[in-house]
Amino acid sequence: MHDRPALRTIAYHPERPDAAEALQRATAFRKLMDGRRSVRHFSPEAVAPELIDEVIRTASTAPSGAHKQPWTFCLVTDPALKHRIREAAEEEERANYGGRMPPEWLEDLAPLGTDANKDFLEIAPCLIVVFKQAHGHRPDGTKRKNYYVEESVGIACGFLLAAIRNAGLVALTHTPSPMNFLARLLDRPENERAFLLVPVGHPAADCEVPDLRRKELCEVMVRYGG
Ligand code: IYR
Repeated sequence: MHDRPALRTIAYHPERPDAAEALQRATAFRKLMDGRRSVRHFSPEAVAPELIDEVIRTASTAPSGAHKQPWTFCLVTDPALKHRIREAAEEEERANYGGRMPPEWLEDLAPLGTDANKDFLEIAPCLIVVFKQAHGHRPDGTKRKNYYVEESVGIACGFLLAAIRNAGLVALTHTPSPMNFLARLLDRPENERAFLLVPVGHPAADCEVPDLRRKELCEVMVRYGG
């Protein structure tokens, strides 16, 4: 049964730069994104609320299955709530680093120097906790399906990280595991599951990041030209 009329269509003519400008813009954007790093050492300096609103608006422009936009971005700035999130995350991570993660995983993490201390969850001025909506609701409260939820929310998080970088802010993609404590602490409805925890702010004055290298194009790309 098709109980929903098609949306009306509108003309779409996005601006098309000439070839030279397109390449220049593609290169400038690549350099901007290449300069993004995961930051674990934040300054407590506050971030303008309107800047956070804008990056979350950008994230929510991501494509999604059947345009359901199956995401919720919770912005946590309250120090007491950040403290509770840190305590709960560290409890899980102590179990992870203390034996729940297999040796190979610990070995892969060793070069990054991560451990169960998650002080950035209190020091960063903002925590954006991204929830995926496993299903939606009809007006009468019954369940309505969402589609490609992981893909949709993953793409939205990519948009979020790009917007954060573009705004001159820094972030960490943090996945405390398991992260069901986030739905409990933030009192989320039954259809929402925590997807990603993104501390956002400015780097500490003495912030350092691992000196990692990125794969070259030839390592990540395979061509099938005619
Ligand atoms: N969730 C843990 C472990 C961790 C896992 C991966 I994969 C990383 O890239 C980094 C950390 C933690 O947050 O420490």
